[in-house]
Amino acid sequence: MIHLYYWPTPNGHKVTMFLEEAGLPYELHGVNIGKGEQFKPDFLKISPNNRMPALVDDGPPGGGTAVSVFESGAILLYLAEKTGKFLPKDVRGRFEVVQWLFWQMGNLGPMAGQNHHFSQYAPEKLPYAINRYVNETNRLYGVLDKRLADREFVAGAYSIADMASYPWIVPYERQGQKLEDFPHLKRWFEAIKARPATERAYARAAEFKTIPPTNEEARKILFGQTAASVRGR
Ligand SMILES: N[C@@H](CCC(=O)N[C@@H](CS)C(=O)NCC(=O)O)C(=O)O
Repeated sequence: MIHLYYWPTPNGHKVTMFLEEAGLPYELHGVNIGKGEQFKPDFLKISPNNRMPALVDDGPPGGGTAVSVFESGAILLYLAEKTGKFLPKDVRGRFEVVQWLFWQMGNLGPMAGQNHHFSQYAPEKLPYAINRYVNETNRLYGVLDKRLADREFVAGAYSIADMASYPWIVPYERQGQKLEDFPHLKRWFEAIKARPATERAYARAAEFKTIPPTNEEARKILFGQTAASVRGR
């Protein structure tokens, strides 16, 4: 059985999208990040960066003891290797996917995350920070739109590179973006949204009651972190 330590955020959706596409049985374990459950010692053992998602596989390829993986990109790679799905085996096809997966992990995710932070959650509205991240998000949407101009998916057939980026486009309005400005991205977005596995993945989110990051207690937990937070204070 695969155990996914999860909360319904873009990085969590990436993994449920894969699991639903592959038809793998899995159990969701909620990590309520607004309540600080990401700092529980047992969770930190599998996810030392106090972030979800994290995955524990009781039945890893080749058998033996359970394997645990943190970081959503590494989790997608693990699941792709385990199932032989959504990641080509030939070196060229594989690294087309891997480089776009890393692009999402190092660019679209962090920049859109800071965009959400300064546009929606920061108690002060700082125009410099808001403009910086809204513009970077806009640039990255442009990169993806251009890439999708002459292909159906980001890298070959539908892959973990698409699953990594899609959930970060879902909140495009909150990121100050208009999909109409990016016609190829819009076509790709609508196609992935309509996939039955995507619908099933997002439906799982309803099982969890989230606390908005603007809630005073959640804000202290999420945005007041220092090294002391992971040392156990
Ligand atoms: N690079 C990490 C980022 C994960 C991440 O930022 N997760 C957020 C929710 S989307 C989280 O767990 N936040 C808890 C916290 O900030 O303490 C990944 O892709 O897995």
